[in-house]
This record gives sequence, C-alpha cells and structure tokens, in this order.
Amino acid sequence: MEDPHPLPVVPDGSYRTACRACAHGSCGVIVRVRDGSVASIEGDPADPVSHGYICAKAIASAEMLRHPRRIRRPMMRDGDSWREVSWGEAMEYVASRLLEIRDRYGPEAIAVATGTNRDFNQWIYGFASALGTPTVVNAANECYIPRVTLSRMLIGDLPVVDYEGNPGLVMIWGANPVESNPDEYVYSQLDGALRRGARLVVVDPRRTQLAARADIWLRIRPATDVALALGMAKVIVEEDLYDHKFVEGHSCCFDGFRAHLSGISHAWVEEVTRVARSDYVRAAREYASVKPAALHWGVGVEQNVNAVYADYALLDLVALTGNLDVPGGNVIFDPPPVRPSDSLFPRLPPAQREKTPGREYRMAWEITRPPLYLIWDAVLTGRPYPVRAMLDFASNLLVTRPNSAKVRRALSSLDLLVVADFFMTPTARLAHVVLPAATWLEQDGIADYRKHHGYVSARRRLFRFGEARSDAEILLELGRRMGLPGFRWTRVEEALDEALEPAGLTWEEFLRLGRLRGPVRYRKYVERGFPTPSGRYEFSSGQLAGWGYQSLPVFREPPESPADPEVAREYPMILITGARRLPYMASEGRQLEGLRRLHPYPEVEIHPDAAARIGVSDGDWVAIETRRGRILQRARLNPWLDPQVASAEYGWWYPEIRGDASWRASNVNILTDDSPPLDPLMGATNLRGLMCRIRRAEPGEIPQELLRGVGTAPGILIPDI
Ligand SMILES: Nc1nc2c(c(=O)[nH]1)N[C@H]1C(S)=C(S)[C@@H](COP(=O)(O)OP(=O)(O)OC[C@H]3O[C@@H](n4cnc5c(=O)[nH]c(N)nc54)[C@H](O)[C@@H]3O)O[C@H]1N2
Ligand SMILES: Nc1nc2c(c(=O)[nH]1)N[C@H]1C(S)=C(S)[C@@H](COP(=O)(O)OP(=O)(O)OC[C@H]3O[C@@H](n4cnc5c(=O)[nH]c(N)nc54)[C@H](O)[C@@H]3O)O[C@H]1N2
Ligand code: SF4
Ligand SMILES: [Mo]
Repeated sequence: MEDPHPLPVVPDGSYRTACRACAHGSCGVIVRVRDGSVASIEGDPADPVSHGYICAKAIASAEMLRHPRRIRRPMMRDGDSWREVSWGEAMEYVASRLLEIRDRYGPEAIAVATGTNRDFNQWIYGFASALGTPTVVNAANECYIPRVTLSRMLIGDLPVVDYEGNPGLVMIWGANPVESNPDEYVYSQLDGALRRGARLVVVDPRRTQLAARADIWLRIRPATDVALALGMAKVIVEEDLYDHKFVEGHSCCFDGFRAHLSGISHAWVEEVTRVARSDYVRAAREYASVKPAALHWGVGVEQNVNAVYADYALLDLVALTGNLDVPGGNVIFDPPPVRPSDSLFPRLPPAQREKTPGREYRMAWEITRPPLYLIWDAVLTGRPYPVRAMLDFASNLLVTRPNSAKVRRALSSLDLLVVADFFMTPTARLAHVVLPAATWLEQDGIADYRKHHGYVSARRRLFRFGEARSDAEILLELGRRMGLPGFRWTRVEEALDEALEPAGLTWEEFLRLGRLRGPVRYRKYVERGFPTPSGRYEFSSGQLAGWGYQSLPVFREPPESPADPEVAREYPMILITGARRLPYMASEGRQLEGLRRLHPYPEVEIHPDAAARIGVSDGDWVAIETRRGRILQRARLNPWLDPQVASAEYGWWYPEIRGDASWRASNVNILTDDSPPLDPLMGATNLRGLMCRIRRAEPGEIPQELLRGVGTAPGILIPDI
C-alpha cells in the first residue's frame, strides 16, 4: 500500500477550529497549515471555555491524520480477508442488506451503536429514529445521561459549574478533570478558579493530582457516594446550614427529606463510606457556608448500581445550599440559538418506541436507552425480538463495553455488522463492512452541539484523507439510499444551515463568526418554576414515586462487595475500572507513537502493602482476576490508596498484536459484568466497585510483544489488518 497523503482543502494559513481528539473537549485550537501539511496545532487563548488549553491528544492529531494504518477506503470482508471497494459498492451493499433485514424482521432488528457523546451523534440517533428502531447501543446507561435525564426531570436540565461566575469553593466529586476534560468542562476553567483562590474539596477513592491540591480530600469507598452525600446533607440540615430562602420558597417535601436523613446515622455513613465523620462534617460545613459553591461531578458516581440516586443526592446538596442557578454555582445554561439536535430528524414512531426492551429500567426506557445486556441477549436469543444487524459508528464495543466476552459472542453472530472508524480496531475486525471515517481535521460541524455550557463553535474541514468521509456524510447518504423520512438534504451543509436558522446564520457565516452562546440568566426557576408535578424542587420526587420507585435517594450495597463474605473470601480487593489517563481517549490512540511513548502500558494502582503481600514491585506485570476472567496490567504502587482498593485502566488493546490477545490481554471489560442487578432507573452497570484478586503474572502469561516494549519493538505500527 503506498503511503497515504492527507490533502489540504484550504490554502496555507492559520485556522481557528475546535479540537475533538477526545470525545468531549472541543477545545478551541489554531491549526497552522504550511506546504499543505499540519505545521502546528496550538491552543486558542481566545476560546471562552478552554482559554488556550491544549493536550497531548490534540497534538498527536497530526500523526493521526496521516497515519499509515488508517482505513482509507471502504472495505468488505471476503472470508478471512478484506477487499477494498468503492463507496458506491459499499453503500449499495449496506443499504440493500439493511432493507432486507428490516423487511424480514422489522426495523428493530437493526441496532445502531455509538460510543460516548460525540458531536455527530444526532445523525446516528436521527438515523435510528427515521428507520424506526429502538435498538440503540451507546454509553448512556452509565455515562452522563443518568445525571442529564434526572436533572431534566427535576429541574429542567443539567446544572453545570459556572466557572466564569467565580465559585468560592469547588467540590469535585467522582471526576478528574485534570486528565479527562469531561463533557462541558476543560481543566483550565477549574485551574483558573483555584488560582483565583477558590477552595477545593475532592471526593475520590484515589489521591488524584487534584486531591493532592485539595483543602479537603474524602477518600470514599467506591460506589458509596449516595451514602456520603446523604451524610453531608444530614450535617447541613441538622446544623441548620441550609438555604432557607430556597428551601422554603422553591422546594417541596423537605420534611420528608429531613425525616429520611434522620433515619440514617453517622455511624452508618462512616461504616459504609469509610470516610471519617469529622472529615465529611468539615466538608459539608465548608460547602454549605462558602458562597457561591459549585459541585462538579462525573462518571465516578454513575458507574455502579447507585448511579441515579447518587446523582439525586448530589443535586439535593446543590439545592439545599441555594447554589442552584446562581452565579458561581451550578447553572442551567440556556442553549445557544441553534435548533435542538434531535429536532432535525423525525421522531421514533410511538409503536416502535413501545418495543424498547427493559421497561423495568424506567428512566432509561423513557429515553430509549435499554441496558446493553438486553440487546446482546436479543442478538443471541432472538428475544424479545431478533436483532440481526448493527451499524456501529465510533465505538470500539469489544473493548469499551462491560463483559467483552459476551459482546464478542453477540457481535460475531450478527448477519451484518458495519463499523465506521479510523482504524481496524478489534471491533472492526469482526465487521462485514468497514467504512473509513474522517477525523476532526477532516469535517465540518457544530462543536459542542449537545453540551450544557451554552456554547457552540465551528469545526472546519481542513484536509481530506484517502476516501474517508464524516459520519454525517455517510449516514446522510445511507439514509437517502434507503429512502428514510427526513433524510432530505443533499449535502451535510444544508443540515448545518437548518440547524443554525434560529441564529439567523448560514453555515458559511457561522464559520466566519466561530461561536455562539445562549443568553446567560440566573435563578430562572423564580419565574419558570421547576418541571416537576409540584412545580417546585422536589426533595422527594413525585415522578419517581409515580413510577413505583423510592422517591428519595437510597443506598444499595453493590452486587459484589466486601460486605459479602462469600465473594470477599476469593476476591478480596475492591476494583475500580476506568480511571482516565490524559494521553488516551477510551480505547483510542494506542497506535499513535507520540502517545504510546508517553504511557506505553496499562497500570493498575495498588497499595504497597497489598503489593508486598503478593511479592510485587512497582512496574511488574500482574494478573487481575474477577469471577468473569483475567487480564494483565502493570502494578503501580500508590501509598495513598485504601489497601483494599485497586484501580485499573480501561480501553486497552494492542494494535501490535494480531490474535485475540490483542483485545483480551489487558482489556478491563473482560473483568466487568453487564447483567443485573443494575441501577434500577438507568440500568448502569457496576464498573466501579467490583471484587477482584491480584497476583504476580507468570512469565509465560505475558504476550511476547508486551515484553519487548514499545520503545524497542520493530514499531507499534505493525499492520493492523
Ligand atoms: N484522557 C481522557 N479523557 C477522557 C476520557 C478518556 O478515556 N481519556 N473519557 C471521556 C469520557 S467517556 C468520560 S465519561 C469522561 C469522564 O470524566 P470524569 O467524569 O471526570 O470521570 P473520570 O475521569 O473517570 O474520573 C473519575 C474519578 O472518579 C474516581 N472514582 C472511581 N470510582 C469512584 C466512586 O465510586 N466514587 C467516587 N466519588 N469517585 C470514584 C476515579 O478515581 C477518578 O479519579 O472523561 C472523558 N475524557
Ligand atoms: N470498564 C469500564 N468501561 C467503560 C468505562 C469505564 O470507566 N470503565 N467508561 C465508559 C464510558 S463513560 C464511555 S463514554 C465509553 C466510551 O466508549 P467509546 O466511545 O466506544 O470509546 P472509544 O474507545 O473512544 O471508541 C471510539 C472508537 O471510534 C473511533 N472514533 C473516534 N472518533 C470517531 C468519529 O468521529 N467517527 C467514527 N466513525 N469513529 C470515531 C475510535 O477510533 C474508536 O475506535 O466507555 C465505557 N466503558
Ligand atoms: S481535551 Fe480533548 S478537545 Fe481539548 S485539546 Fe485535549 S483532545 Fe482536544
Ligand atoms: Mo463517558
């Protein structure tokens, strides 16, 4: 294969655009194009969210753009080998196979899959709705959507930290913005607030960089956030530190909440969470008395069976202290004047909606996001309905979804699997058709379309690589070929024009303008009230009660826990999976030398005492085992951890290995489970807080490729295919 060359679509010069080398950041960057190539990618100091911040992933995008192993043309499987085909042939094949499957089994037999919230996602969800399938695979059950959905129900939308409003205290809870820049946040915002003197409270089982910088660090036992948040609420209520004006003027059911808090004891909170009462009392007092105070929370609290109630208890803290929708607190920002992303496409017909599996996970069901085990089961058993095809745009399902072994079985038994990606990932290797996707440097689009800080910005196409196309372009063509309702545009730009209509701008004009923001208004609830049955902030949710759920946040011991002696005897350590590392977005980037050299292999953090017991030193390969399976990561000793807790990285696969060890050897989702019990409302699985055991790896267990090391291997660019 000759070396591919990305071709510029713009003249040499400097271009403002929005990075998307991770799924969430959209940091403003300036890309310099010289002699038709990327000369540099730098942070844009004028960006109102990222303020010039840039990270290693953005810089590595230049390597990504021209990577010799990128998929350049559509490919179709021919037995055990691959054949490059034209777009026309690939699209014709996919469209006709999908129509056949739809006509034979119904549209629900076609699953659409994607990963985290990426800017093109409205296209894949729009495609699903137009096709009429409720069979959607994504990460909604345990990432972000629990807090968004609950917030929509209780207060209208997700309240995010108003960093521009100068919080006097920030409480970071189950989040690690230093490494992850999640969703609407970029670390530079928090850093700015801290430099301006904000106090910092961190709730995290690990002593992250931020925890080390904090005024108070609460080292919580994984998956017990509800109990800790309720304990803090108890302090705030009992010590009369709550905001009477908000509680009396704008909330309901406070007496019930107070009684709920009286029903739990501090001894119980301490025992469940392993946080000393004196510490969380101090944190509660500070959080309640510094004004304004902001709560920035993340997936650390959502990836377990207590996801939604943890989100609820945290929202209660925000409301209780009067920090809701106030400057420097947690604000529900009005969206920018663009059409809501889902309004561009037809809605899922009600009769198809009704078919969504998993009505017992009511909140997930309401938004058509069934827990994934139900979809894998449908593929494998044909119940509640057969699922025979899957379109996977931007998700390395085999590595990023719990219970990888089952995911593998399900994906392998489909009649048609289509994957759009940049590289031949382990998931793409299982496909029948692989489509080359465009990176952020190769596409036009509205960045942060679906975020909650109220901004959108323009991401512009600067290059073309091979025949790669943006996801929007691919889905638009597929939708048109299949005659789906709503897929009426001939070019993606027409959809962008339509999205921007409320702002009175065309895409071209927006490109020149660069960004838009909605109006910033505070305390909107005074006029608008809350969207609850009572119109007030409900400390006891009428909607949850109406669905037959506990109406106040309650704690449930995780399905595997130290409290269960039978599991704990064999698997004595508590495992959290998925702490982010800055160089990698989920399972991406392992083939980029610039990133791989920064962090060549996955690490599991363990306490030195735990390591000494099994004869392990820093850097040794260890085997981590759960009831589901075994993987290998390297031990990183950390004296600040609870000696019973281990924290493993996620997203690991090895492009340099050809066989199954590529995705099995270090993939933490070999260890996780997807089956019930799950979070009762959103179906979140237990990714943080499962039980494991760790031992030294035997030399024979470790694949040779890993022993050679990244630096000395004949390159990590061994053919992917
Ligand atoms: N570099 C990089 N950036 C990313 C990603 C990536 O893979 N790499 N992924 C993106 C995605 S998909 C997401 S959702 C966001 C996530 O970003 P965040 O929401 O900030 O979440 P994490 O970075 O996972 O940080 C979670 C923190 O919670 C802690 N934690 C683990 N279990 C618990 C618990 O039970 N309770 C509490 N209180 N804390 C716990 C972990 O130790 C960790 O420090 O990051 C996004 N950004
Ligand atoms: N054990 C455990 N599992 C987890 C988590 C955890 O903490 N622990 N975190 C969960 C969370 S919060 C999330 S959101 C998911 C993330 O899961 P995913 O979003 O599935 O993660 P990625 O590995 O980033 O997969 C994206 C794939 O799409 C490709 N890609 C990237 N951008 C694009 C694009 O624009 N178009 C196309 N077509 N392809 C693209 C990449 O090359 C990559 O192969 O993982 C979840 N899984
Ligand atoms: S955080 Fe994400 S968006 Fe920001 S520079 Fe890094 S990769 Fe790009
Ligand atoms: Mo996520």
